Amino acid sequence: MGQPVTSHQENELPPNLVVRGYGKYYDVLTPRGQILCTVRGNVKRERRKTDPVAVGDRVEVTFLEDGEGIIESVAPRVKALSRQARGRTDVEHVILANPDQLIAVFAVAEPDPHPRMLDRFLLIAERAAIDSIVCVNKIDLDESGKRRRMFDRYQEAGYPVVYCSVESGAGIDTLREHLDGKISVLAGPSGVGKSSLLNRIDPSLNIRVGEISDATGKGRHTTTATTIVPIWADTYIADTPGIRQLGLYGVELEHLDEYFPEFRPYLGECFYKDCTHINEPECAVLEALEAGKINRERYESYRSLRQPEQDA
Ligand SMILES: Nc1nc2c(ncn2[C@@H]2O[C@H](COP(=O)(O)OP(=O)(O)OP(=O)(O)O)[C@@H](O)[C@H]2O)c(=O)[nH]1
Ligand SMILES: [Mg+2]
Ligand SMILES: [Zn+2]
Repeated sequence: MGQPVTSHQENELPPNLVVRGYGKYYDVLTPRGQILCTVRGNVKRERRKTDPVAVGDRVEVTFLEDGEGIIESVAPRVKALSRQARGRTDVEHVILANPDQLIAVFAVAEPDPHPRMLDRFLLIAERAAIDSIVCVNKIDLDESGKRRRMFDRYQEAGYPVVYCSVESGAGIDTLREHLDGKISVLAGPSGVGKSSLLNRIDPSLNIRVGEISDATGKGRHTTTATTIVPIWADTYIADTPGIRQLGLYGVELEHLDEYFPEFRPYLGECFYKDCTHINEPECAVLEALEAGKINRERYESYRSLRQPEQDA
């Protein structure tokens, strides 16, 4: 049988990185190369409220003689970009474990952007203390420059916004600079060009992208599994399948206001300590909204999340 690898120091993350999952199997990048692993049964039994093993996890591996391996344990996640498991409010589905940043990718058109969904992506990242960048792709489809104005509000809220086009190459160098030295997760709806961006950044990757005719169609998901690819030294990108609905996991309504960075200067300034910023008098957030310091669409997004029953 194989031998456990104990080459790393105490306190240091194990060097083996889960880069892709296929049901029972995982691809794990190790100092000896990439190997296919199964998971020891106790790992699953001990972790019921989350994905026992997620892409991005650092794991201890036993190397078997046939070239495959067994994941023996998973290092505690430093952070995770997570959504709610479908239909199960108390179960976490990890989009990526231990990312340094989220690149939230949307297109100016084909498909039309849904700002409320972008707000949700940014929210789950804020809650997990993960930095975000907004990547607005397909600007070649926005000759007048009008469509991209919809994303001004994110810049105003303090997020870096990168406008780019896989088609023309615009903005790709800026995106590269943001990626350097980090583990980034590309996430967003299907068809916005996440995989195309990766191919543009590193043409040798040759990742499958959607057909042109699918670009406007709903429901075609070209990327089917989250995959981490090493891009250059210390730089990794996770390509993820398009997300149609983003169930918020672990977001407590009382803390919602903290996850809108443009609200933060006003929190604690309201008359009521537990102000919900919906209809209270002397609310600093509402005052900032009226003064034009907070974008109204972003505020409406907050309101509809804070009072879900009102919109039902
Ligand atoms: N016009 C234009 N089309 C683009 C651009 N980037 C990507 N596309 C097209 O958009 C379609 C979808 O691209 P993908 O890269 O497969 O999109 P994705 O976000 O990875 O989609 P999923 O894997 O389903 O989540 C393809 O037909 C691409 O050629 C762009 O900058 N401009
Ligand atoms: Mg894709
Ligand atoms: Zn308030």
